[in-house]
Amino acid sequence: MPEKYDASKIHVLKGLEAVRHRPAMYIGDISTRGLHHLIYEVVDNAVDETLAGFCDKITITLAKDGSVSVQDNGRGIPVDIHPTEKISALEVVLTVLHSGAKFENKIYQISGGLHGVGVSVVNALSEYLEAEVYRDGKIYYQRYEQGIAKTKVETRGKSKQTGTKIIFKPDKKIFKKTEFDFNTVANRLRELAYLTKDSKIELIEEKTGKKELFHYPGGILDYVAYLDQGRNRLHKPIYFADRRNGIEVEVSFQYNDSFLENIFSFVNTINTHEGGTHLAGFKSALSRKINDFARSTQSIKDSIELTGDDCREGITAVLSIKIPNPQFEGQTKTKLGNSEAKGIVESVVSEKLGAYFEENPRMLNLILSKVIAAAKSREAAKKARDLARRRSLLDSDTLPGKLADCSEEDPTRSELYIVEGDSAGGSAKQGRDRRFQAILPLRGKILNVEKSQLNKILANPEIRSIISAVGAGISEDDFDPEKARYHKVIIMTDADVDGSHIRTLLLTFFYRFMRPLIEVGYIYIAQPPLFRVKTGKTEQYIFSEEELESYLKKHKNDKHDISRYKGLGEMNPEQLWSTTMDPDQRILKRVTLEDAVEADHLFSVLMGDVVEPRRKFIEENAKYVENLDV
Ligand code: 28G
Repeated sequence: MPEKYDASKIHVLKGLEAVRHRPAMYIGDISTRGLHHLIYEVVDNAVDETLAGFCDKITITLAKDGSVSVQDNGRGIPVDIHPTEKISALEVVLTVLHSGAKFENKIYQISGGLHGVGVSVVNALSEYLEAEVYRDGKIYYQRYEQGIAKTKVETRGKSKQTGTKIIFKPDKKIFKKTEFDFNTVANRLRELAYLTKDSKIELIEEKTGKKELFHYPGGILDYVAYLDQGRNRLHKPIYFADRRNGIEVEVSFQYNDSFLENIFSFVNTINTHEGGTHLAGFKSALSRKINDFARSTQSIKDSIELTGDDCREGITAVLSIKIPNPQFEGQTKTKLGNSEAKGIVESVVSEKLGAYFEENPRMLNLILSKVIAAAKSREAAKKARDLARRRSLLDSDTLPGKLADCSEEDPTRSELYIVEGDSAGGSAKQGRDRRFQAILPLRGKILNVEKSQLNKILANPEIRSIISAVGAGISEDDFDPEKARYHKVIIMTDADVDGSHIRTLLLTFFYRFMRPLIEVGYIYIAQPPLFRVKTGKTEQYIFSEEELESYLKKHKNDKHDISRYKGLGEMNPEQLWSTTMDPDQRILKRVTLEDAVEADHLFSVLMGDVVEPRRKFIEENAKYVENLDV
């Protein structure tokens, strides 16, 4: 018996060592993204307890000292020592790699972050982790440092509650930055709460006193309404749910008066950005049913064919499935591969949508007229399309006149700066290193891509110059990110409200028309300084309000001359180069797909037709609007 104990202990230590040795293997990376992943990993366990039906409240607190606490009111992780394993379930959860999956093959143990690696990974990567279990009328406690137990499981008083609390502080030896961002955490928790309708998830930030409760009794139906906040919907969202062969399928959708398709798909609460079999099943059922009903109601002449794109013009949908053994594929491992999912989603949606159309002929007519209008305008656009113009647009021989290209021809070493305004464009052209940096100045705001149909979008000069400078086509024409003429496309805008508008707009454009470029990580946001502080003879550039505060604290007794940069145009070319463009000194923020999704939503709220959500958004964010980060 003791032998077995020693062997498993060594095994555990080896496992945790491996995690600390190669953290990126377990959490993706050790940047801010990986850091936030720690929280999601712990929260996922609490969500599993919710899905099992034993927990309805999860509280996440970002503490002042940089630690995070996650508390649930579930059953509490069992703490009794297993007679042969000699180790409690609590210790198994906290120290054994992938322990979640190794427990019984229970159908509901299926939520999970992108990597689903388990809390033991969080433990290994934390300076310390403390667990409290409320169970059997008692409070149990255990402390770990860098994954190694520093105490036994001890009792610490009594409690009538049940539940689990885990406090951890990410290890500075592992992560480049250890500050959590409220909005990043909030966005994931909101998504999780929409996808887990019985949950109440609260986020608290001690430093600022910010608090937000995410609770959506309508689940993904509420999610669809949220996504379309700023748009004019044509009807209330439709919702179906069913379960077949152990796979749970939920779908909700509505049509709005825009021309955009906005479908979000999830597997076990993980956003499947790259889609997969479940999404294919949904699309195929939607097109088939709409075509069936169109034919049988004879509202179209047989000459018009309704394509899948026609059927999805102006749709906003959320598809969420729960499946026991998901297989993720694709470049970012966010594409579902399970072949059985296609048929199951297809049959659930066909059946339910068919019944729905039978019972709601008014809705059927509404949707049919939208889809038929889409088909007609597609045919008209096709006829009218100026092929020559289009070809020249996608041909990189004709570069836009305003582009100041670089001399480097290898895309992996070339950068494109998209710069707001001609004057900043001028400074950037003078300040750049022309060997590998190209500058494309944009005049004013680019077109609102949401409100316009493709041919109009392609006629817009600012959009055309971006497309031909990048040189890889647009989504419609098999966009290939490897054809891009630059592997860094850097958005450089002023640090004011207008600048953040333009940034949102550009991100929305890239999200809609060059999404693969975001997926491969070629889109960046430049971070120009907000302040220049002169202290005696030294000059210092400062990039945020917080940084300014801590700088002034450090140099309390000196006299400062602080100037605030309102725009890029206020810097001369040398300053612009050294603060924002010099690869050795600049800060670039790589745009993630999550950033782009957020920008797309923000954009539809800010620019949409519906006034109320916009007013509310601006009211709620008035204090932050100046530093609006999208
Ligand atoms: C607060 C931060 C994150 C959790 C539970 C509850 C149970 C559990 C967690 O069991 C493995 C497998 C079956 C016993 C299960 C409690 C059954 C009965 C649980 C969390 C051991 C672990 N009672 N709540 N794990 N089981 N919350 N929140 O981690 O045999 S993890």
